[in-house]
Order: sequence, then C-alpha cells, then structure tokens
Amino acid sequence: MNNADICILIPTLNEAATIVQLIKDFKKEGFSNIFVIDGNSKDGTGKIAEAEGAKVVMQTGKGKGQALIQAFGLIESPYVVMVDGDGTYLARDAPSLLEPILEDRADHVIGNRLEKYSPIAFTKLNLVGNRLINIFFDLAYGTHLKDILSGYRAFTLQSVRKLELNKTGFEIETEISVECVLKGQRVEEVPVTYLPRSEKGITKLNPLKDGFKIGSTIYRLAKVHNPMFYFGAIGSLFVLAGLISGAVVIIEWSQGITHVLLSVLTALFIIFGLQMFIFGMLSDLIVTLHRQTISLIQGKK
Ligand SMILES: Nc1nc2c(ncn2[C@@H]2O[C@H](COP(=O)(O)OP(=O)(O)O)[C@@H](O)[C@H]2O)c(=O)[nH]1
Ligand SMILES: [Mg+2]
Repeated sequence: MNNADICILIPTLNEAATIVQLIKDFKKEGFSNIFVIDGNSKDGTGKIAEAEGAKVVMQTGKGKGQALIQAFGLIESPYVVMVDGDGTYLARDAPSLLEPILEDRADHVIGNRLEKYSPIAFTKLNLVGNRLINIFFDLAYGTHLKDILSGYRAFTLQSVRKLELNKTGFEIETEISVECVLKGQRVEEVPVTYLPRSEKGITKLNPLKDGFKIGSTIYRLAKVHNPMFYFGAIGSLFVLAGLISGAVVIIEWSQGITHVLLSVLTALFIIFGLQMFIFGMLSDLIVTLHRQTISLIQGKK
C-alpha cells in the first residue's frame, strides 16, 4: 500500500488561519497527496494551500456539499480521507480511520467525535442537537451510528461514487450517511479527537437553521427507505391529536355537554391518522418487494 494512493480531501472556505498547519500535519503523517477544494475564499486560503504543496481546485458552485460532490468527480486515488480545514481534527487519527478500509472490512468509515471531544469543542446546543439528530437517524434507518454529521471520514473512491448526492450545503454529511445505508455499504465508526475551532476562524454552520435542514433531510430521505417511519410519524401525530380531542369530548359529554364539531374533528383526526399507517404499510411492502427485485438482479450479474 502506497500513501500516494490516499487522497486527503479538504473543503475550505476562509480557513487561512489553520490550513498550513493542517497540511503540514498530514505530510508529517506521510500523506503527500493533498487536495483542497476551495469555495473562492476571500482570505487567500487557496493560494496558501497551493504554496504548501496541495493541489487546489476552486469550486464552481456554492456550499460545502457542492464542493465535495465536485471533488469526488475529480479525485483519481482509490482511497480518500475527507477532513475539515478548520483544524478541529487531528492528522494523526487518519491511520486508524483508514485501517478498516485498507483491511477491506468497511467501505466507509466515520470519525466519531462524540466519544473523546475536548469539553469546549461543542456548545451545549451543538451537543444536544448532534445527539438528537443521531437518535432520529438511527430510528429512521435502523442503524446504530453515533456521529453521522462528522466531517472526518475515510472511504474508497469507488464506494463514494456510487452514492447519489444532491445536497449542496451542510446537509451533505447527512446525505452521505443516508446513501451509504441505502446502498448497503459497510459503515464503521472509529473514535477521533475533536478540538474547538481556533479563535481566528469562524464556523459557517448556523446551529438552528442548519440543524433544522439536517433533521428534515433525514426525515424526507426516510420516505424511500423506511416509509413506515415516515408515514407513521405523521399518523401518530394525528391519532394523538384525535385521542386528546376525543378525551375532551367524552369528559364533557359525561357532564352533559355535547361538542358536535369537536366530535367530527376527532373522527377526522383518527381516520386520517390510521390512513397514514395504512399508507406506511403499503409503501413498506413496495420497498421490500423492490429491494428483493434489486438483490435478485444484482445476484444474477
Ligand atoms: N469549499 C467549501 N468549503 C466550505 C464551505 N462551507 C464550509 N466549508 C468548509 O467545510 C468545513 C466545515 O465547515 P465548518 O464551518 O467548520 O462547519 P462545522 O465544522 O460543522 O462547524 C470547513 O473546512 C469549512 O471551511 C463552502 O461553501 N465551500
Ligand atoms: Mg468545523
């Protein structure tokens, strides 16, 4: 195994404060094939990285997602390590991320930040948000992953090219994780160190706005993988609303007050909710049959 076969992929947007040290650290670990995909940084990140010996390409569109998708099309090395340019991850964790890939135990390895992070690396909101998103993801996709949003990953070029990726912003990690599950890839998680961002660099992630976008991406993509979860969630909400309004109707009725409109509404809520469950069951059936067909086709190849 030659380290030149491993491409270190770094998406950057105004990371002049940290990029030099990061490239140096990776070189010290023996990785010289460094590819920076830059979002037309205003602080000269691209030039600095080039001077440090990295191959630099300017992204043609906007957002971290677009940058990564473009990069996956340009890379030629069979193995890729993807890492943020903000100096929050350590180059010396790269070999342990790569191990499952090089030993052909996994197609995609996620660096799990939530096991050994520096206490100031996450804000409370960030930590809670991350945990909730992972729980939601595991429920929707039946997995046991702990850090689907990690920006430190290793994978084979072949496996990442099989993923159908469309998200342009910070939902890209979510989409990568979902697609790995949908395409049946072998995913492993390895603990990595996570450091706070340096004071000089500012995050481009907005916890509330991007957190919401990430949550809704998980939910929407669940429609084709776990439709029972997708429709069941809506159905449960309506049935719950129906049960609450139904309880009000019954309690008041026992005291001699009849609510006609609320009774109708209760019935509608419950009927609509149950219908969602039936949708879920039918879609589940379609998905299962589809999966069987696909595996039959693939098995015959
Ligand atoms: N090429 C490119 N990189 C981006 C863009 N937005 C963020 N990045 C980089 O993606 C990495 C992660 O972004 P960051 O703001 O640190 O998000 P966080 O780690 O989730 O807080 C950093 O290296 C950023 O410089 C973008 O629009 N284009
Ligand atoms: Mg960061």
